[in-house]
Amino acid sequence: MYTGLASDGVTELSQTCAVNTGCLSLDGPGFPIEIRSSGSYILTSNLDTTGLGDPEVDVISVIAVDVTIDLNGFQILGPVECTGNPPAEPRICSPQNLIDGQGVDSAQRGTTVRNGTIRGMPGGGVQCGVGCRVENVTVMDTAGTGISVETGGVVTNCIANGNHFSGIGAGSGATGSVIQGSTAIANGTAGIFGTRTTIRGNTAAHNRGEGVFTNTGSTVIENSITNNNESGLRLGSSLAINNIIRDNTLFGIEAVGDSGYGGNLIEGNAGTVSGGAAAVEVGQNICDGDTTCP
Ligand SMILES: [Ca+2]
Repeated sequence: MYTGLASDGVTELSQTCAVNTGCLSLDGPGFPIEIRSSGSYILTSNLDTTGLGDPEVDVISVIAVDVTIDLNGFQILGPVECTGNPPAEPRICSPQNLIDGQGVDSAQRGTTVRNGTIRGMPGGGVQCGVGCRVENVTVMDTAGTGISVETGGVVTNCIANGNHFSGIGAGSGATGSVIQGSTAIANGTAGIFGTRTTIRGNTAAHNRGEGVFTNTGSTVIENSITNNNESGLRLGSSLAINNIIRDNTLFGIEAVGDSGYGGNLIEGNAGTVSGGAAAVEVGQNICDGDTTCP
């Protein structure tokens, strides 16, 4: 068990130091907590910006490479509240359309964030740079995207629920990311998005946009994609293997650019597969009980 000793090489972060004195060398009083040295950090309380003035302030700002932040089961909390239940209703958050205000914001390489909950942030939950890991983190009710990673990012065992934009994404400039074993549910746009990203073993359900939205060069494998308000899976020159795609409002698979699909169970969507010659079967699929797809 962690005993709270700085001498064991882990540095504590708390609401008290964040507000009153600053938690670290060169970190002044007030949010954000600015991390300017590589190393391991751990929360010993919730971090809450509600009622502290500027809603666009980040809670933790990482300004060094190779920083690991253990949320230690605590919450990062901001002032945003959201209403509306996707897929039938849009997800409206207030305040909305602010630019900043992330739970953890890092443009540096090698950031890791794990083991806690981030809720109500105006910007989003976690936004991090090249080679970022996000593990066992729940992000809900943010006015942005729940978790955003850059090139080489790995998102594992996370939950993104009820965010205004997407749940989990590797942005359009990102390549070679992995999103795995995670859940994106009832977010305001696509549940999960990626470019040249491996999207494996996730659940994307009840989102207002697509369940999974890919740009060029992604692999979408063994996901459950159900009850989303647009197509279940939008494939932009990508590969879809062994997914269950059910009960989405538009197509099961919407191919945009040359894509392959095989081993998918595509049932109960408004349409099975769109894209014409762009959608190539690379293995047997089942479309509404028929082995002929679309
Ligand atoms: Ca500070």
